[in-house]
Amino acid sequence: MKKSELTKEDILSDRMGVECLIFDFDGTIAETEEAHRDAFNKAFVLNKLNWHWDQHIYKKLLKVAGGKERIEFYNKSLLSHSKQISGKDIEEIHFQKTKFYSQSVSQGFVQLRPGIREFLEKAKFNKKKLAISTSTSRDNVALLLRSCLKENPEDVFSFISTGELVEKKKPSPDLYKLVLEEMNLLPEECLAFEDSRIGLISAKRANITTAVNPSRYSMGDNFEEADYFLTSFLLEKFPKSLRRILSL
Ligand code: XBP
Ligand code: MG
Repeated sequence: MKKSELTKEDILSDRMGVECLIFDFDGTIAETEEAHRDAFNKAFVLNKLNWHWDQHIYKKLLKVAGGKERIEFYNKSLLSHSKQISGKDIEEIHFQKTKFYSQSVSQGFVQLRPGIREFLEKAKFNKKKLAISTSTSRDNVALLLRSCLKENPEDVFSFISTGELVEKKKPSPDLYKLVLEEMNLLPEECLAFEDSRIGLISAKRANITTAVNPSRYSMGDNFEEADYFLTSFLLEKFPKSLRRILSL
């Protein structure tokens, strides 16, 4: 029988609980956004642009997923008071931004969120499948995992769904749908972990049960569609109902 012929009830009665945990990356696996923000600002200086994204502006800009898209949005928006730049300039600035960001990850300025390492280890030990769904690039994911987890990404995660693989980033469901497709999973077999509202909407549009643990930039945002709300990645702090469906 094909998986798609099973009803939700068949799957829930299977007692396997959740089969695959899908993690967002920026803000969930690690607090990366200050390093991204700093890298954008350095790239603006290098290009003699008098743009500066302070924390207040950056919180607003995080509603746009993806670095290039964020620069594009700012360029077109009222937030930009200076002359608009070309598409080619945007490519170049984003390329330099990525270099600055890589430097700060390599120098150890970005850390995993507390509890993430232990959570991933325990999930892996208990034979859960693991995946990533992120608007950022495969290179950014690989670099951070190698430097913080000391592991090759593909040894930890069965599939890594990244911005360059889809046409539309979050809040579109495409990144999550790609995980389901590539891993031959039904939404009911998965649980997503997100830190942002656009990430939550993306996972819910793919019909995936979602736990939100806000990051420093998304604290206080509206997460009313979340199935679970977390204040930590330490398993002992998870709601009991979530631990039950995770069987961890
Ligand atoms: C968050 C993002 C990322 C980074 C910038 O991704 O929107 O785009 O801020 O990354 P998620 P790039 O929460 O889905 O992991 O500059 O590499 O695009
Ligand atoms: Mg995120």
